[in-house]
Amino acid sequence: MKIGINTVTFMKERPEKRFELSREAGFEGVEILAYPEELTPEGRSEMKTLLRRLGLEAMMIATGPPLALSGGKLCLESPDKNIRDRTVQYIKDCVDWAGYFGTDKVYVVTPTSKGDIADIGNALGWLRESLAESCDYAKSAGVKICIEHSPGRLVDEASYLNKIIKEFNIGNLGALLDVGHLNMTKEDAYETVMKTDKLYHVHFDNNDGKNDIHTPLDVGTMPMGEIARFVKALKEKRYDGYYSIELLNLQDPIKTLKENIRILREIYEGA
Ligand SMILES: [Mn+2]
Repeated sequence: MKIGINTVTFMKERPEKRFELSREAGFEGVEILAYPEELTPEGRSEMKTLLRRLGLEAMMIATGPPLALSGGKLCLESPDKNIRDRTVQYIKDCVDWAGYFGTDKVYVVTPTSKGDIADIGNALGWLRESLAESCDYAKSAGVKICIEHSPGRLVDEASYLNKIIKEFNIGNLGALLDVGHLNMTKEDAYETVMKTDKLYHVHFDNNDGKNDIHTPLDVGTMPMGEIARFVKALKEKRYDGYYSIELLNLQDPIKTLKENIRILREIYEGA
């Protein structure tokens, strides 16, 4: 089992600092935040050299925070064709960056609040069109794209995520399951993993059941037993990807992350 980190934990730091802190906390792999202004040719080169020096693997290009925080400027399901085209181009850039860093995965989210969508059918049509083009480009580079379910957004429940992945029927499109998000949508962690046919990646975090606050694994309303059931299902499914920890707003990040790596290993060994 390999344990990685979504470097969104260190969002406010420079990319180099994010990697150094991730190494210090004891992770083997990192999700690279896909901020175009950071991933310039020079920026990429420095980041790649540093990753090699630290012995860290790039396991994912993460567009979650850039898409969610773009204020509608980047959105695969936007009614505005210009925005969709710009976002598809951005995802294609992410595919190139994935190749550069030697990972075969990019993850995306659907940032639009479900309540703001006038016609869900239209939004899904646009999402499919954008993903088909992005995935077609990714396919030629040997890269897979995964969608993460986000409570309150267009793709909210994991069961809905699995439904649209089946309906879209795109070869290199799969799922990213976030166990904390399952706690908010009240979906069973074990059953969800078992019912996910194309599972590409997983995130670990906890919360209060109402807000997506990404607290440490032992802080929140989701019992550790439920996280253990999630892990048990991953083992039964022979999931062989990274176990990625995704925490926010930590007071003492290194200490807390080390503690969470220990907790996750303990859960894994007991599951
Ligand atoms: Mn997540």
